[in-house]
Amino acid sequence: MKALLLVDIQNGFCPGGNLAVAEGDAVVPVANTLIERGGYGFVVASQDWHPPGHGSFASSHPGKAPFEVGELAGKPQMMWPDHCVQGTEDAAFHPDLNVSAIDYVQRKGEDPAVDSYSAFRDNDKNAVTGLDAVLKEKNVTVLDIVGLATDYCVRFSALDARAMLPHATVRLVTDGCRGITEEGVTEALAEMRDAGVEIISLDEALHDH
Ligand code: VGL
Ligand code: ZN
Repeated sequence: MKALLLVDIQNGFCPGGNLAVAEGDAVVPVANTLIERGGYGFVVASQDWHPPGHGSFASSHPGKAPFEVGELAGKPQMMWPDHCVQGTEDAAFHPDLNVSAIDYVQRKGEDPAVDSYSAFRDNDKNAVTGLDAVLKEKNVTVLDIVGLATDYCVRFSALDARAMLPHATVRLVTDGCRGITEEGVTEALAEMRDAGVEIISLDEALHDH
């Protein structure tokens, strides 16, 4: 079946949020259109869900400012502003997202000692979330992906989907994604394309089923 993955469409990544992406809220109507007209049998939403004091927060590293590179578990780690803390408004899905259509929520980033951009596994690739098994069990043959942010969580979710779901076509619907930096987005799109992720428009996603 065909499935849709909504990556981190949360207040924290939209204007007014703690880690706001420019035009982040523009992905919401695209996601809703896909939900309504894309012909998906299964809709998954990932949710960045950090405990207070998470190791990816600059505030957890004395002397570090947000958007500087620091270290987490001995590896380089982007220092983020505190964002998407469990149970806060910042971590809630965008209020206009059609959450009633979501069949399964995959929370991530709960381990304070490692970041998890991907909805499938932690950045160190050790712990898996189990989402790959859920999608395999549903016999997903096409996985379309939209959400935030193109250069971080969308990118690593799409790359892991490509690597972990060998029997599925994985497609990134660009109209439904926004990124943190322009260079990051360019690099991310090239990396995803090279890995075998199809990069498509909303029109293509709608007319191709
Ligand atoms: C994200 C940075 C930190 C994302 C999450 O959803 O792209 N980026 N946490
Ligand atoms: Zn995060």
